[in-house]
Amino acid sequence: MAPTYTFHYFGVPSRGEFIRYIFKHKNVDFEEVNYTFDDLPKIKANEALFPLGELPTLLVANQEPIFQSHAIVRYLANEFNLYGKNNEERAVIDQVLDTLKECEQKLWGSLFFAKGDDKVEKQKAVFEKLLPRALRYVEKCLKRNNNGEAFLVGDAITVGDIHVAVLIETIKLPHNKNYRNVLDNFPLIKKLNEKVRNSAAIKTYLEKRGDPKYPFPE
Ligand SMILES: N[C@@H](CCC(=O)N[C@@H](CS)C(=O)NCC(=O)O)C(=O)O
Repeated sequence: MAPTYTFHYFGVPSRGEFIRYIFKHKNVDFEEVNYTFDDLPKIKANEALFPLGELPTLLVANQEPIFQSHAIVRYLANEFNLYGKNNEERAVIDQVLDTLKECEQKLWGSLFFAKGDDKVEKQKAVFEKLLPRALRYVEKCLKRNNNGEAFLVGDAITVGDIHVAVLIETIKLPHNKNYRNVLDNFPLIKKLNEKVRNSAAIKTYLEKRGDPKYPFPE
């Protein structure tokens, strides 16, 4: 029997969306428990389910809870065969996951939690330094694997490819309207993004979900 999955996160995209995409891509049912920021005291008090007082947590059947978003991503990638064919491919996937996670961290910080001049400076650092360098690396991976005709590694989609598409959603948020052309020099990344977004199950999910929404002013 297939295991049951319960995913605990806030009712926003952020760190949770990557994990939702993975389930959707594999057409695996999972239950969602979505919290609001008012639930934080309750979350902090429940150390059994949220060992660091943070979200997300994934519960798989009767196992110990899995926390840390990328531990969840890697767990699911292993379970669902989305983690490359060998150690070498996994090293590339890991490099992409860690690089994009660092970008997202700074992106969310600049978007939602910074204000005024601090926000302008932080966005500039992300969009003019951090992201171009990270995207150059991703473009290079795509180029060297079948000249951009395939995926980051091998000939099948992995969590690395899914992460690229999820990051691009954040980049394209209306909050970043001053940085519309950050992807202009990366044709292979744009192509990969379309491929992931148009893969059958993710396409159906995105059509139903609509644009990602955050409760923060643009
Ligand atoms: N390294 C952790 C970070 C988790 C994290 O910062 N979660 C945020 C939501 S995206 C949270 O729970 N914040 C509430 C708080 O820290 O009080 C992960 O990747 O899962």
